[in-house]
Amino acid sequence: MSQLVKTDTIGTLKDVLDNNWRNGYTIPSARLYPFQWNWDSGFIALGLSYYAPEKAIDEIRFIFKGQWSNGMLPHIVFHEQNENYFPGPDVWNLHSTPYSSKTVPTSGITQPPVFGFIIERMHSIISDQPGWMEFLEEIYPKIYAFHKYLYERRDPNKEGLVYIQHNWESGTDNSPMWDEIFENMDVSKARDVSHLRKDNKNVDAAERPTNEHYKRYISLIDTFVACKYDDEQIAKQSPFLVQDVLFNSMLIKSNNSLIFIGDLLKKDTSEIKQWNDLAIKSMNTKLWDEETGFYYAYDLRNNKRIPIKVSSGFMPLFASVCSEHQASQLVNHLKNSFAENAEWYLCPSCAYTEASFNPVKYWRGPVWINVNWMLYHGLLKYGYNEEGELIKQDSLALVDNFGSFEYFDPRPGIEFDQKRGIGADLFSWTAALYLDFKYNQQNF
Ligand code: 9WN
Repeated sequence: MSQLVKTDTIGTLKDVLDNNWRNGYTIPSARLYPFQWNWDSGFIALGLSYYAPEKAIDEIRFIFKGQWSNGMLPHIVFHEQNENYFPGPDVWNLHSTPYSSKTVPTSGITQPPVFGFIIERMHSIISDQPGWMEFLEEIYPKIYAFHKYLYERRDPNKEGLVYIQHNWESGTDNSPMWDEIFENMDVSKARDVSHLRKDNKNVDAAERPTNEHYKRYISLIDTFVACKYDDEQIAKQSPFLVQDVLFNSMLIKSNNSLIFIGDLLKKDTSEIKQWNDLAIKSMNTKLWDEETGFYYAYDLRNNKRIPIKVSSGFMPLFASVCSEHQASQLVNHLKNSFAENAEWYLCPSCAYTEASFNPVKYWRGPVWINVNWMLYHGLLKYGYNEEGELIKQDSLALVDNFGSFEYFDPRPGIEFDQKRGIGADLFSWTAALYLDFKYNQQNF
């Protein structure tokens, strides 16, 4: 692995964040994503906290402008018009629901719930910022409302595991986990949207999902609109209902942080503790497979596990829900199933042992810095300092050598002047989390 540092990385990364700043919020990347995205804005706010705390607070206020009256926090907020992304606001047809934000147009689905733990981490950095406690008072009930929505509307069997309705809610959007559901989906009446796509024209199409998959993504949205975004109807009609490991791990981690913040604000947090008691139990029974020693998503529509090894399976470490035994099984997989040898960069988003592994395609193999950041903290929590340090050093080396890309080819033998950085360039959360890796040694 080359450790050559091409530029003043920190200065360059602050430029990435500053250039992506749009009067109150940050876009993930001008090339591919010209609006404000939900979990991106959490990671970005954390990075901004180190040098622009007022912007960090604005970033969070702006994403919550899009929150629906039922508590749902949309995955995209369209603060301004821009023709360079599909699907834009019109596809979501929000006139069909009474819940949508009256302030700003949004999408109609959510993303992994990061704001609890992001706010806790920000608290450790900028709690002396004027107005910080007032900000906590303002944001706490909004995050709580989002979690309450998830447990009340997305957990029909009351198992403590919420389901996602769309692959775009997983954050790991093109994961091979969704392939079988998409293969079996009836798309005889679905519309072809290939000509509307912008993403595969703005970066190499080989790094992005197929047109067949996009047809299914939009067909799901059309189902939500037909159901008027009523979750009960969606649960009855939609082919995509999945209890995802990463999503539920983030929720548990954020619940813990809400308890921490709630205690500071002298709130009653007993309901959140109950959510977590059940969630942790179910995570370790329904989503854990003792035979292979790994966590897998569960397809609630077809009542079966999705036995594909992807990096989301490590996220229970970050949520601190594993036993020592489970943690050691996971570390075993990290070393043996995810990288072919020690020359590879960790952590590929899909195990190289899976037939669907693809080192350059979005969420099917490349390394993502946000997953690495969560994995790093999870490993340290369980005493795997050496492995955690490796993840951190690989993350820093990838950005130092190749730039602030959306994702990176994990295989060895690619020099710094060749193409290892893939997807969008000048990507915000990569820049933001590099800053956290560098500036904050505290494990959490
Ligand atoms: C759909 C913005 C988002 C990330 C997701 C990532 C990608 C969008 C897309 O970009 O998804 O939401 O158009 O592919 O998969 O995790 O939040 O960076």
